[in-house]
Amino acid sequence: MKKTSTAKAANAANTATEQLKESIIKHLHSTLGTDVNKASHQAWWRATCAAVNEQVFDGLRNTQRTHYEQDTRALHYFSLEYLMGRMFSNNLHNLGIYQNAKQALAELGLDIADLEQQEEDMALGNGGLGRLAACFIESLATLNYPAVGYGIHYENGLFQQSFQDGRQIERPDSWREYGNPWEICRPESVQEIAVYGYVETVFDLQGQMKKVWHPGRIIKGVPWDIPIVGYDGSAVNVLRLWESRASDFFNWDVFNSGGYIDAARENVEAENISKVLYPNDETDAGKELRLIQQYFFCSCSLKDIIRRYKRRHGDDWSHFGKQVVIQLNDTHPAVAIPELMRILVDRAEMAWDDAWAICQQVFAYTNHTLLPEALEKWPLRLFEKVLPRHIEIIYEINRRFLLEQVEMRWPGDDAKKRKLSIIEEGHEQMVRMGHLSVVGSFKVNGVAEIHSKLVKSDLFPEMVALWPDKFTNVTNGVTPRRWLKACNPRLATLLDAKVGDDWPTDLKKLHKLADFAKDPALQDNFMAIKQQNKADLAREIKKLTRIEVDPAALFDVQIKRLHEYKRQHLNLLHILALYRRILQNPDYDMVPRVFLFGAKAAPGYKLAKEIIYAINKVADKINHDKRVKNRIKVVFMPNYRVSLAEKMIPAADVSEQISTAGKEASGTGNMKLALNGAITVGTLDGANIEIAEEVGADSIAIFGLTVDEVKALYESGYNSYDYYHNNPELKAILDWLETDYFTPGKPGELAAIKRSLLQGGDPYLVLADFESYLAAQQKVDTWYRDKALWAEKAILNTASVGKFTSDRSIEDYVERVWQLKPCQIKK
Ligand code: Z57
Repeated sequence: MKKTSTAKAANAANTATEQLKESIIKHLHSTLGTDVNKASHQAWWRATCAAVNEQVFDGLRNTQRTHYEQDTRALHYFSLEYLMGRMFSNNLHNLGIYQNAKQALAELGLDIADLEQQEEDMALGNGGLGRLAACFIESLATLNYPAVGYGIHYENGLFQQSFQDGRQIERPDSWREYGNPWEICRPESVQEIAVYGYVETVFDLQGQMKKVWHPGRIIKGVPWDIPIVGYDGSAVNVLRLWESRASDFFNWDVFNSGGYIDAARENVEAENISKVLYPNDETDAGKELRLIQQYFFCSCSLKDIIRRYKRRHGDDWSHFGKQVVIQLNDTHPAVAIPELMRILVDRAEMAWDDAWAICQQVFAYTNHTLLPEALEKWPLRLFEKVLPRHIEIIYEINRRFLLEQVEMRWPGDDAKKRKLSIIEEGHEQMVRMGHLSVVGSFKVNGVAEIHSKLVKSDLFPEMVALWPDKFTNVTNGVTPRRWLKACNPRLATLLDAKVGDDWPTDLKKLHKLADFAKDPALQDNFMAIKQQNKADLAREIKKLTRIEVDPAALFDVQIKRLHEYKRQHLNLLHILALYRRILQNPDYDMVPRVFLFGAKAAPGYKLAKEIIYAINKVADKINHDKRVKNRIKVVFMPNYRVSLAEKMIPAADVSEQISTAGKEASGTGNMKLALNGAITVGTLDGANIEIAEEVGADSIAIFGLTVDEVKALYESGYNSYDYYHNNPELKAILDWLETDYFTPGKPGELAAIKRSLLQGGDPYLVLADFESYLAAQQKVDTWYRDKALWAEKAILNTASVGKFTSDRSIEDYVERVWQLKPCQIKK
């Protein structure tokens, strides 16, 4: 019996492989216009994508038909960022045809890995927030939830990074210069949106006052659909990204009046809206173009949602709140709230209260940070200029909020009104997008337990007093399909054998592994896989940087955007301490370590760029110093991005999660690294706290001040000089940065870091956590010397982090916020 079914499965796989092969060749001929004898890897890759798309599009049509027939309630995820990375192997894995494709290509004389490398990353995001959106839409499809992702079809994704003499150089990322095989243009769903102009007050025949917005400019939004394939299921959802173009009708006018040059200029200006992704992470851009980007995609998306709704329900709005829920990924799309009000009140002529009731049924808001520099505020004057009708609507939302909520609760308390007003008073009036998001949403969530607590206690305490049930937590998660199965195939195969092959959709199954954590056979297999992954990465390091590293060394990895609060410079101080100990004691005994960094700095963030420069200069010195005898290597990997993360994470022994407690909302790289068997060196911040709970205190190296201790220290008056003067090693290291030791002939080139930590007041308490950090690193060193002990801890990490699948995050959102039902897709 068993034999026959295995044989049948093998036959099915054979036919699937044969069909794929045929389809690839067919597309090589008819889509790529080339043939097997002269096709480049690029052409083979595109032909394979086209072959895969035959299945993707089948699933897409089935899904869209089923959702339409069943008139399902759907989630609409609004995000300025989606960090998709590459789609090729993800689509193959999720369709369940990766092995067939690998076989088919092998029979054609091709290595699937070579073709995977042909794809440009789709880097339409900065960091955690954008990658979270990508994991979420994949989980939504996997769990069969009706959902659409909405965003911007940026012509240029996040800049490409290189180093020149250690300094970051940015170059544009024209990721789709030669076309993107995964996207479908939908001219039939084009939208037109308005900006600028003025508002006229008119009275209709009944004497009713009405507001009429006379726009200054019309812009066309062209939708591009990216199919999102669910794992092992039949659902294929859509990521719909809007590209801006000059409106035909507008251009035509100008053109007719003889203004050809003007028309061309208008073209450029309209197309600028979707030209570039803003490269700042956790800082407010505050630029006119950015506001227009936000409004452009929100307006296009709302009109798209309404068009689809009207196809079923005509002008009957009574079901809208039941059919539509919109998740705002941070405040970036918050202008959707006044835009929906405008559509309902001005266009659908609905009474304000009815329109507001709909808004409050539809919007939910996720907060991703407490950092004040990341909380969006728009100068009121700018808002008025770009969106003259929307600012009036915001005034009215605010007037009612202050009157009906704040005044009712705290009568006569003007301080409360000032603090809670959506409009910030002061030298320059500002629109507070966080306040607007809370007032306009029915749910507000933070992204890890501690962060959600702080959102309530520190950011919006009065809002909690007004609406205690509005606030909730959904701890972030990551998709195990990309972040284990696809990126770490060796470990995935071992897990299939040890716990069964359903762990990708049921990650808690990994727990079975914990029973064998002490089993020498499993330990050997597990660590042999890590070793092979490290050897692969070592080859990649050599290729990218010319630096040679020993795969037997401990690989210590810090990968994330460069920011002071993430404290890459604390990591650097540890490296300098070890280097100095080696110079002082040639026999200094330490486990050889390779310190790996990956990080982009926002182009305008001076100190972040100085930190990159310092790490590169220190790396250069240490890597060439014979006295070090390879005990330390330092590698700053250029152009960190999703596809590079996929190579680094499976090879990590140690995961650096060292933000100042209270500053990192959650972190998601921490989850990916632990899942792949890395041991966390981390503070009690964000999701680290929940990771520590899951893996247990013995399998993580926690250090540093807690959130409460950080608060107490700030309040008692933190003085970083105390730590400088009381710790001779720390003092020596910081003084070292001022010499020309790492920059021969150019003293002071690395002094900016020391300055920020002393004169600058050390805002992120680097010096306060230094000693405790070094102690945690010493502990890691000791653990690593005992191979069995280390293997056990690494296995326990993989075994224990099932909670952090993005499937669990999505189920939490469904239960606590979205109230969706899964919809099985008929083939
Ligand atoms: C961003 O990537 C995050 C927060 C922001 O406010 C902006 Br803007 C960009 C990150 C947080 O820093 C991470 O801690 C968190 O894990 C991630 O968002 C996803 O929630």
